[in-house]
Amino acid sequence: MTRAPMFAVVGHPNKGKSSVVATLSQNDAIAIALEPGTTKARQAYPLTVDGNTLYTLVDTPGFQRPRRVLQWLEAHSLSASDHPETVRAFVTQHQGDGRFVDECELLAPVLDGAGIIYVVDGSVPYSAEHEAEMTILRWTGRPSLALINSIGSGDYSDTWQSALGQFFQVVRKFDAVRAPFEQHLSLLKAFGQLEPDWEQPLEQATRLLAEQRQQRHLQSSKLIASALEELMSWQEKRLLTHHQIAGVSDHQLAQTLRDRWYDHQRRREQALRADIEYLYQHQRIQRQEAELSWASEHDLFSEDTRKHWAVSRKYLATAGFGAGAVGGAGIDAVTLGSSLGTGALIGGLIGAAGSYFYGDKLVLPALNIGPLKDGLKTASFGPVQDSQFGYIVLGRAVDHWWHISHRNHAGRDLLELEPADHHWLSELDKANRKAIQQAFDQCRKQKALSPSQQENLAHAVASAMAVYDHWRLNRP
Ligand SMILES: Nc1nc2c(ncn2[C@@H]2O[C@H](COP(=O)(O)OP(=O)(O)OP(=O)(O)O)[C@@H](O)[C@H]2O)c(=O)[nH]1
Ligand SMILES: [Mg+2]
Repeated sequence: MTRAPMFAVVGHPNKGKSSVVATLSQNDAIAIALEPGTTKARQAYPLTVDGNTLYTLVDTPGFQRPRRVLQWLEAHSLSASDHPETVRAFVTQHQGDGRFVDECELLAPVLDGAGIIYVVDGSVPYSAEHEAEMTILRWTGRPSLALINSIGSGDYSDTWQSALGQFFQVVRKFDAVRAPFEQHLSLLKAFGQLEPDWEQPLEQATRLLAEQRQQRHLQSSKLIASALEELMSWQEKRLLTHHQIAGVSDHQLAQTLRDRWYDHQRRREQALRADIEYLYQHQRIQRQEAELSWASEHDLFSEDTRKHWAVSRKYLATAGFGAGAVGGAGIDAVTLGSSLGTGALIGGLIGAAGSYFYGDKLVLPALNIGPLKDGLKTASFGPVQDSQFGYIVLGRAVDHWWHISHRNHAGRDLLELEPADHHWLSELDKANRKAIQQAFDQCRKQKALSPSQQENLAHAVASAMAVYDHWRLNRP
């Protein structure tokens, strides 16, 4: 078997080399910073799928003295045929020489068989320093490709393109922070053109990465579906002796159970986020995101959140809301604590249910104290009877998934989850709307979903994710 292709990512200091490595190796732990000189030593980052290394990227420090290096090379070469050996001799002779530490570090992997990815910043002009860098790289005789990664607002990409074209076999524009996944794949295909030995492994790499992406998508839908099931059916329960009931007011009891219930729901949502992030190999966002979502206006239970993610009456009607929900456990909980007694007219109940379920505020579960049995009573809080809670959880989960699945591993900015401005679920077909609503109805009655119902819910969530993706990418 051929060795997995290896690429050394080289260039001027602070031009996005580590960003390219982070994105293409799906590793968000790589140091990326505004200061030049962030990367001090070479470091290999393999990209593995199911334990197989598809390719390895080597991050390197930037060139420091390219013109001095080139002078040395020219002084020690007799003809073009000795260029690669001359570069090797340079590295051998300058090991430990403080002036050329960075050059020795960045050239070592190239001399060791790596292909070259030369990264330049297309927003700043091309200079003689760059020409020296490119000449040194050409002297190594290794297959090479140049990436124009624009960091600032200037645009010198045309002059860069013609200069780079003289030194590199392939020149591409590639924004390490924003390039969509399809561009990562097309870049890998371009690498495959550089060397016959790499074509087959890189073809395979693009296929495996595309499959992995689909798998992640599917697994995300399952993770979201099981979180929905748990959040919609969650109940806090306490067994109380007669004595305990006498010593604590209903109000205190309700408050204790409610706080625990809230706490559980928030934690469960956080756990889902951590699971999705882990799935996509984003392990450093967590901390920032946790702070964000605990801030009041972004809280799972805030009015603001409800305004953005709750669905319309019309949507609920098409999802089959009403038929299953009005009646049975749903309506009991709606009327509990309200002025409507059990003997109220059905018409009145439907009216009440309509306004409760579509209200601006979340209808919290009510405290329920069961009858005395064997000297004990059961106090319970939950499950939530308000369907909108499920849609809020779904909207937030899909939105979070979308940001994570489209986030490059070079991204270091705070994860901003901006709420939907138009209802994203409006494109979801009726069958999937019904599947979601039915699952919610069943959860709030605390009837466990059967494996096939769980599968239906996951399938409906996957469709909702596809609808969201389409809506998001086609927004004006
Ligand atoms: N807007 C934008 N900024 C980028 C992009 N790539 C890199 N940057 C920023 O440029 C700065 C340098 O990025 P690095 O990836 O650390 O650059 P480097 O070439 O590895 O730097 P050294 O290791 O110091 O040589 C960071 O602040 C990055 O956030 C890009 O595609 N778009
Ligand atoms: Mg770096």
